[in-house]
Amino acid sequence: MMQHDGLARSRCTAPRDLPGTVVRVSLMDMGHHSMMGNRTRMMLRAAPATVSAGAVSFVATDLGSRRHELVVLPLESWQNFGQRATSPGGKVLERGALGEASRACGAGIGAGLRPGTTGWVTLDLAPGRYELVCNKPHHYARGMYAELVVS
Ligand SMILES: [Cu+2]
Repeated sequence: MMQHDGLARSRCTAPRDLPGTVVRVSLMDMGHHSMMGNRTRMMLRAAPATVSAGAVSFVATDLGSRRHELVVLPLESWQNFGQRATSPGGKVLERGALGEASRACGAGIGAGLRPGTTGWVTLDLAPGRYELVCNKPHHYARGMYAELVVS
């Protein structure tokens, strides 16, 4: 079998024995690489979208062509997902964040997932609504958010 060295090096998978319910998160971008970058559409998809309270392991994979990350934020009862204000730098406030998966091929916080890599984090979540976001500059406004309901 032929193997592409660059790809082989960047690939990694999460441990098989992560605790609790596993939520798989896909981080995607597509379209145009212009200097402005405004035409790039980005998405964050999570499955399942509803889990039971307790240990939840997030496995985030960067399926796009740039660095992404997963940050887990609480949603207040009055808040809808996708409607946070962004700073001039294109980021949302991470106040109250419960954790993140932003280490390529590892657990927890890092410099961001690289294309083709996976990161993971296990959190203990109480019942409620949460928002999964990518907080790389301007990614939230381009669509990188999803709701997670913990029942
Ligand atoms: Cu992103």
